[in-house]
Amino acid sequence: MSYAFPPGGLPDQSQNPESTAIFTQAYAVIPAVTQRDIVTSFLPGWQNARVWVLARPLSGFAETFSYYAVELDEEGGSAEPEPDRDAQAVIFLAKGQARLTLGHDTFDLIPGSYVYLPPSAVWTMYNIHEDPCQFHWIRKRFRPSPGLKVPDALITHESEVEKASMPGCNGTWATQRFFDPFDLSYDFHVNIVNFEPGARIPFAETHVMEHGLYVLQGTAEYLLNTDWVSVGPGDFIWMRAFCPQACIATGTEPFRYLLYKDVNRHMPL
Ligand code: UGY
Ligand code: MN
Repeated sequence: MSYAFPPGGLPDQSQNPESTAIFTQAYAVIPAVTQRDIVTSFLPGWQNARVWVLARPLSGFAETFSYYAVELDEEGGSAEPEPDRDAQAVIFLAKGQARLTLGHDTFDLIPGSYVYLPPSAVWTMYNIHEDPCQFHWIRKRFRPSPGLKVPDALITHESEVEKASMPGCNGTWATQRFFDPFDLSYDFHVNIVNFEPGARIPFAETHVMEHGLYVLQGTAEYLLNTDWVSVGPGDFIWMRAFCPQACIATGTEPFRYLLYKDVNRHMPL
């Protein structure tokens, strides 16, 4: 199994810079082809590391999360990775290997490893190989709610999580749910959504939840608001609340994406 990640580099001078990137009031598409070296940033507290910030809370747009794609060079990592005590996170490792410490425990992460870090978790993370380590890091401020506990940390691998078929789809559209969907202590989900070629979201979902969506594998035609957009590996889609959305998987391989969604809380008034 391989998982797409920003390609970096810089196209040569013969390239036509006409872009497939889109930014509208309802959604944004940040294609893999635009995720190059010169749009990265460094992060305080991290060494030998660079980050593509693909989403961040933006007034008048999606407001609940940030989405980082992080690359660690040899010996890259952090002993103080998260400056915000209210931040919780999901980490999904795409390439390479990393060592995570959480409290007194140590875990070796490989491609497909999935980690949930609750707010105030004490953790460190380092590349333990000479090749780069690449991971997705989705951060959200935890919203406590009376009677609900703070979720426990979770460390798993996507191969450990069943693909649950959507109703009536016979497995052609299936979701890997890493958190118990009936446990309201979670205020967000990050799932992997899977489509066989030709499978689809058969109506234009229009919901209050925001999405960050990173295509891990395969291709599709994606409906965003009133536009059909072709997407493929490494493309990032960012959806504001109520952006109508649907898709039809194209090509010959499964279409898979990592999907952030805020859930399980009253609306602040
Ligand atoms: O759960 C969801 O909102 C999901 N079906 N949306 C999506 O894949 N765009
Ligand atoms: Mn949706």
